[in-house]
Amino acid sequence: MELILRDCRLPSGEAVDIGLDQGIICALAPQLVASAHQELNLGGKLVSAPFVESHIHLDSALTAGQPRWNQSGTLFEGIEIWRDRKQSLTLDDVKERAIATLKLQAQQGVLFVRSHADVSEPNLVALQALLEVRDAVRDWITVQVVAFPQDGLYGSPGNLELMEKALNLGADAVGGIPHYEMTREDGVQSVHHIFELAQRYDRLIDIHCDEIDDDQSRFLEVVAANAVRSGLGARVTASHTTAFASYNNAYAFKLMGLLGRSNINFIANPLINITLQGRTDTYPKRRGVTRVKELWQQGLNVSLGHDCVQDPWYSLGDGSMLGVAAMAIHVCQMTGQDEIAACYDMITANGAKTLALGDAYGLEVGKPANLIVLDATSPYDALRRTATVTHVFSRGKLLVETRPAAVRWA
Ligand code: 17E
Ligand code: FE2
Repeated sequence: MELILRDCRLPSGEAVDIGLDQGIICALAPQLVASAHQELNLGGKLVSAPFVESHIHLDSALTAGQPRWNQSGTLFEGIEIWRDRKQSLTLDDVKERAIATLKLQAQQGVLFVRSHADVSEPNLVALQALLEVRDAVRDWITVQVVAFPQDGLYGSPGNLELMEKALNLGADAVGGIPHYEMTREDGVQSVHHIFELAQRYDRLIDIHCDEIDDDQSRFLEVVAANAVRSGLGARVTASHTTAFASYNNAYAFKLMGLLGRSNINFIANPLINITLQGRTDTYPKRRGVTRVKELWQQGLNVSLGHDCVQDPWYSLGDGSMLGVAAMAIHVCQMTGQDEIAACYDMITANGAKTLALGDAYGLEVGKPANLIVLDATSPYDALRRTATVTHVFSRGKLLVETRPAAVRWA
């Protein structure tokens, strides 16, 4: 075989050697009796399946401050700033920023990404650029593109047509933003419409759903009911769902039953929503993140996303999924040992499930040789210290290496 990684520590705690050949994980066992062209002794470091970035906007990444900074810190000012910035998008502009962001992510262990592309922009530049990027990078990172109507599916008369055009061009998923439509009825109608399109074009669904502190924003129930009735279940994702954190418990309890039946996926974006939400509150000030712990306790699939890297909604962001999970641990009070382990799943296997990666993902014999090495001994240790991802192997080959910082006392 081509390469053996010796003395690896899996997230389960098991100590193994891992053999890679022709882009596939061909062996995984304690003290593998085999030889290879190259061997690397990892000295008990954590080896994991790659991180999955299940929610990011690559089209707006790295535009923070253009043409102006978000002063209010709200979602709505972000949408307005982006509306101005997107007037000057070109294919090269989007592609360069998207690839720079993907590199930032990959060097920190992300090899699977779901990006939204704004399709409420008349020339579909963002979408076409991200589809080109998806195809250009597929030898080293897997990208899915969601056709996302940022200004609303019914925001202007041409938007529906643009959505269909995006699906014809090859977008992987249908997106939506029901809480931003002009009326509640439009929001409900948009969800029905999204399901109809997903069925007609055979695509996944990922809806920005109830990303607002309004306790009356209840499109999640419409998404869940459609998922039950259509049978699309696990092909459906509700992103953000921050209003769920503001629902009264009687309603939330009833909703949880429906969500359990629906089997849809959830994506929380704790970095962004802890800053965007609660802006109209004084004190007590709400946390802006959905009920991650309760959804997880209910057995539903929850993953975590970065959402933004330096854009009109969030001027910070570095692409680190460990940073995202660390924020979830704090904001969602997932501090128990099982809960910390669950947060690691939310940036790995759960994201893979949301992206419907199937056999393309996982640290198992016979699967594609995508794996990462961390300067840590366990997921807990990695999350506690935001450990350096020292090696990223993609499709059986070393893609990128990072040396951990060295400390020397004088
Ligand atoms: N657009 C949106 O509607 N919500 C967000 N959190 C971002 C873009 C980043
Ligand atoms: Fe988003």
